[in-house]
Amino acid sequence: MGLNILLVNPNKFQSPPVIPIGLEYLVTALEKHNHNVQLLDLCFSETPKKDLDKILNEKSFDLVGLTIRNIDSSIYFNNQFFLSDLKPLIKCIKAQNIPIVLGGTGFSAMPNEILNYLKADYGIIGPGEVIFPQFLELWQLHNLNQKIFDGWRVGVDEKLVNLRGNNVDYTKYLKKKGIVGFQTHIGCNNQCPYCIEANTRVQFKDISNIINELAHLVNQGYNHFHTCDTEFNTNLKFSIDFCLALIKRNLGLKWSLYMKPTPYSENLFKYLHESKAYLITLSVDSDERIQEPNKYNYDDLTQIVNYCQKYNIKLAIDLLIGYPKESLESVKRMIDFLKINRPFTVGISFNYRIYNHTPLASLIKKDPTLQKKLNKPYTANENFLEPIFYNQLSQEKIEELIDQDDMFKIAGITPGVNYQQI
Ligand code: B12
Repeated sequence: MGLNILLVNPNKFQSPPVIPIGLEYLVTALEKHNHNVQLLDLCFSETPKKDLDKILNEKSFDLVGLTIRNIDSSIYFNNQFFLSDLKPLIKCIKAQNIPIVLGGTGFSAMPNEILNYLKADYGIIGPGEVIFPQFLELWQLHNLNQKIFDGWRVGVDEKLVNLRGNNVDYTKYLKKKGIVGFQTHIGCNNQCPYCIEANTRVQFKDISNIINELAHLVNQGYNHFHTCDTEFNTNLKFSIDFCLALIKRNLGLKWSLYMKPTPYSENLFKYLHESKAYLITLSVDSDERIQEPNKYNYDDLTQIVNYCQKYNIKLAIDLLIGYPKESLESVKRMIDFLKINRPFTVGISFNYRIYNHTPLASLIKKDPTLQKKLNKPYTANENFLEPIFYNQLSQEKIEELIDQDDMFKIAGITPGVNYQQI
């Protein structure tokens, strides 16, 4: 028998507001399994607790799912921690004795820590389309012998077609400079030691289903999109096939994407351009100890800048500098390289948000010299849930290296995200 499920988006961060596509995808998956799903979007609510209370009193739900996209804004300057705002919502659901399931990328980064912090009942890490219906089946049979379930193990349902746009009011998001997202695959095979997305299972969706999802959105009047993949170019053949399918369908949309430096080819840029990709945000590390396992070097970066120029795609580089024990020469080399090669813009981060269970957290835990460079005093029982940053470079030093070249922006000081800068 189908269950009555309420899915809640508590993400009120407005810079920019982000449509909860994770929950939209879950609606498709749960409805396929005959559950009755209602989505409560609190993004623009002035009174989130009151709105949640209202819906809980109006209807009876078997279970509430809450998405946790961000633990915090993850940028050092003006950092915002979001989890404390969720406590009153959890309290309100608990008052009705309804079990609470947490999920989302933020949650998946530190599931035990967040489950404890928020005192929720269950948690699902990774993609939810397959595991959530399985979880519900077990829950109905009273057959659950754990609290946290792993969606990476079972992946996504490649055959799901997400004909979405009717459970969330997109117009409110677009008015406030939001953008419609779409996902082509899950997971990331990169090896960045500070990142919560590194080394996660990669699984591609069916290209014709993604194109149908986009066509459905275009038919509703939306024509500006952003990828919601960790990086678009996880697999070169898949990326090119996707662009070719988009070119063939000629939907009249434009899109921007996150990319990593490899893999790539000239054809990738040619087809990105022909499929109306206008902006690439490229993740780059100055430290060669991070470039190397991710299989790129300065020659690749030169090629990418050239291809973007040749195919008229704006290139925004998200640059991370100052990884523990990186030399100043290494940082300087990257900044000088960019001054010469000149992408459209370079956003510089030099404060590393530390997440438990990453190689960077392990490094910090065993090295007192690194612990001294954290922005808060370190204690042995630190769990990194509330934001802590590692920093070995001063803002003055960065400003000296940039030398008033306005191609560079220090992340968090200039507000906004790349697609808004065009
Ligand atoms: C694309 C993206 C963006 C785009 C979004 C474009 C758009 N319109 O959607 C832009 C550029 C706008 C953006 C902005 C920001 N982002 Co961002 N973003 C991403 C990225 C790459 C994908 C997010 C996404 O949509 N995924 C696709 C959907 C389908 O997946 P999903 O939401 O995770 O949902 C699935 C599962 O998690 C699960 N699930 C989700 N909810 C629930 C609930 C339940 C109950 C269950 C069972 C399962 C479940 O099932 C869903 C379906 O499989 C992620 C990293 C990542 N790979 O997730 C970072 C990421 C989420 N972003 C991050 C950050 C920090 C930000 C910003 C704060 C940056 C800034 N300082 O300005 C802002 C926040 C904006 C906001 N209002 O929230 C961080 C969050 C880290 C943290 N500390 O928590 C991440 C994790 C990147 C990182 N590695 O650090 N972002």
